[in-house]
Amino acid sequence: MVLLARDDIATREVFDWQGIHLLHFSGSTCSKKIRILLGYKHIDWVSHPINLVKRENNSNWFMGINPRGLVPVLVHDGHVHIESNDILDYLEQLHPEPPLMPAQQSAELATLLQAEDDLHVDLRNLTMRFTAPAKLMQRSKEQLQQYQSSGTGTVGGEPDSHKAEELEYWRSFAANQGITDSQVTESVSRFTQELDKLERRLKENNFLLGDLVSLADISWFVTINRILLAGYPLQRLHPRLWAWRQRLLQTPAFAQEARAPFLQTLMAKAIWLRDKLRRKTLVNIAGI
Ligand SMILES: N[C@@H](CCC(=O)N[C@@H](CS)C(=O)NCC(=O)O)C(=O)O
Repeated sequence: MVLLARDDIATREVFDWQGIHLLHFSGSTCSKKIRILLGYKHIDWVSHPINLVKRENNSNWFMGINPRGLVPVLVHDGHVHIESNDILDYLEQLHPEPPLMPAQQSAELATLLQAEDDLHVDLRNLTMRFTAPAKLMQRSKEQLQQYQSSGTGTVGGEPDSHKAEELEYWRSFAANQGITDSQVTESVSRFTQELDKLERRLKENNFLLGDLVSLADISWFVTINRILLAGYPLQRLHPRLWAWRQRLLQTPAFAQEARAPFLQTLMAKAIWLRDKLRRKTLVNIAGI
């Protein structure tokens, strides 16, 4: 669980926030996970939208809450939690009904959540390449400087190496003017390997951990929706996962978070059309 220490937090007003507060963005996959859980369990929460397009996540105020500058952030009775899968786990302990953590399967669940989290950079690569123009996503030197210099830079009281990784990602993105074809190929290949494993799980089960919905379904559902938006041929390569997604869509909390915001969908469609003409879609590049 990633619970921030008080000294990690410079925006100290959050210590006074009572109840459940979520700092999130409409189109963010990680934020969607938390909103699905909150909706599924009918938990009351206070919404704090953080507009990632306007880079509100790099403001001094937000960096003072999450030194990594990322959403989602959960504040519960003045305690600040980051990392979406850890937040899911925390909320599950807080509100165990209806259960999303099958008894006796916590180790298996942890493995599934870790596998999803391990693909985060790959998910970001495919998002950046196929759902938005690189020029829009690129960070200027000034923006990176602002990111580097704001926030305490510590998580759990220790200097946080994650921030350096974020900076490195965006510097390399700028140097390559976006995501390269070889990055696409590698990210797609890592996805295909993991999705093959999930596909095997669904041979005898309706959901990833058996016949009941779990946190693993929430986490993978949003990730899979995002790669679909990027043009990943889910139905052709992983038909059981496709059917699993259709089953989850029958639950309102999932259905509500399945779609990307209108502008993001529009941009992804325009990019797909352009790439189709150039034979540069995700399918073309990865050769799948
Ligand atoms: N491992 C983190 C990743 C969080 C993350 O990367 N969030 C994205 C949105 S899904 C974000 O805030 N991006 C803003 C940025 O990169 O500037 C989690 O699971 O919460």
